[in-house]
Amino acid sequence: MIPVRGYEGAKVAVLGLGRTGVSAARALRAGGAEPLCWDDNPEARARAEGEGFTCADPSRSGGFDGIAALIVSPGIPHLYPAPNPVVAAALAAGVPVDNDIGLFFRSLATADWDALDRLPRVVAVTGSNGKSTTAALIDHILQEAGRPVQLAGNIGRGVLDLDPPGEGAVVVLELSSYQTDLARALTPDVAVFTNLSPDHLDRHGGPGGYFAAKRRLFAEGGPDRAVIGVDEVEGRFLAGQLSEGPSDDRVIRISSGQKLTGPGWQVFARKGFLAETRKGKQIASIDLRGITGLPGAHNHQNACAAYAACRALGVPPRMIEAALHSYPGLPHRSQVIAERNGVVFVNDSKATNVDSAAKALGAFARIRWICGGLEKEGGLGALKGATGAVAKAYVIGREAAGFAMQLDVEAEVCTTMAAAVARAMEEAVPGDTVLLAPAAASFDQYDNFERRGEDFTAEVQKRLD
Ligand code: UMA
Ligand code: ADP
Repeated sequence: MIPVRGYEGAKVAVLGLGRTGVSAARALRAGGAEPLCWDDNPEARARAEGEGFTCADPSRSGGFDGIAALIVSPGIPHLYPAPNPVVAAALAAGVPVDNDIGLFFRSLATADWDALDRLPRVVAVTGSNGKSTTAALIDHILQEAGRPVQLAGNIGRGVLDLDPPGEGAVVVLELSSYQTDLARALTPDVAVFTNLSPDHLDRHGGPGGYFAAKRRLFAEGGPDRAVIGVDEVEGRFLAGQLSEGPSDDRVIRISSGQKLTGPGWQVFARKGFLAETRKGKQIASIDLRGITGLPGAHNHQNACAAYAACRALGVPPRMIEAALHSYPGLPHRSQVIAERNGVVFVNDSKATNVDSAAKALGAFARIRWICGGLEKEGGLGALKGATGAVAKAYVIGREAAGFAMQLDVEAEVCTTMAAAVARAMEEAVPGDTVLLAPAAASFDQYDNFERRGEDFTAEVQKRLD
């Protein structure tokens, strides 16, 4: 745990008592602050009280008297579509609103740092898609390179749960737009922006607010190196804004598909080959085609981002290449779960938005596509043109019929995962990929995307056994 500094003896309110809130409350207490906890769910409050925390609703009259700050969990709206009443009360009382990421950056250095020859470095990864894969890949490469490394953030571990990093250690953080939007301190050494496509628009008041939230990591953070995906206009804008000119190598531009040229530092993947160029010269080239843990152009973008971040930390190209080959992949992201009679089964349950599903559809040759769920704001229009490899769609979700009607491929309304898997397996022929890439959130039928991916895997296994 990283004890929180700067609030010794002060009362700090903590809103939300899931992974983030509980870890923040513990770290505040360890740093000598007095956390006052709240969660709209009584069961979460009871769990916190079981750990000895005091719970009180700070939105009651006078609830913010004597409170130094409010720490808010990422799943709780702080601005759009409307602030949670506790956040609204803090704003009205003029109490600073922060999150665990802000506390982390504020508290990272310890007294021991005076004795270190090589200070710890923090790599923070944001973007619409590919954050978890890129962050996990950086973590894997650094492990293989023998560097002490820890991984946390949106990937599932509260950042204050990390151990204080020591000599030469690296902390890799995956940061969502919810997290970068609110943090009052954001000072990574290396910051990565993978790409941008619409997601979570309700929480950011639209696409401009969504980009602005991610951009804070670079604008407020002032990282020594910024790794920026330039395949969309927002990335090109950000890279241009952060650099003094084309040869400024504090910005490493990355692309999947475009050959990047120029006097600066760039890493790109084309036709399955990754290339690093700097000062107009090619430094390294890697054949990505046989790397099973990173299929498809979208994963080649993630490989470029992770490669660039690790190069910024001084890891040699050949060491990175070896580590790309041994990367095991993450569950629910382009995960091959079975292969039988020439049919491959792939779980990409994390494809919760239209862009990520479109990218998954581009990674396989002939697809029996299981899709559907809770549709996101913005509709399914962006899937048009991405479904060329789809032999047929099998649609799940409570609104499966409405979802199916919007697709430009033959679609069967299956509603349940069991029916969709059964029908896809009946119709699959050798060479097909049965792919779960829903292009929708899971919450209409599941607690989260992990449960949905596990259900898909169980339904497939049941029929193969
Ligand atoms: N709560 C309230 N009032 C509300 C809403 C929620 O009190 O109006 C309470 C709930 O009762 C619950 C707690 O808040 O007890 C949950 O807080 P949370 O939703 O922030 O969840 P955490 O467990 O703290 O998990 C969060 C991230 N969740 C979200 O951003 C929604 C996790 O990312 C992250 O791994 C974790 O912190 C550790 O950093 C998950 C996620 O879905 C994977 N992220 C989104 C995504 O990837 O698309 C952004
Ligand atoms: P995030 O953490 O940003 O949600 P993940 O690495 O978990 O990203 O991948 C989520 C989904 O997005 C994957 O299941 C895959 O379908 C898709 N994906 C992964 N990398 C990319 C990328 N670079 N660009 C677009 N889609 C991607």
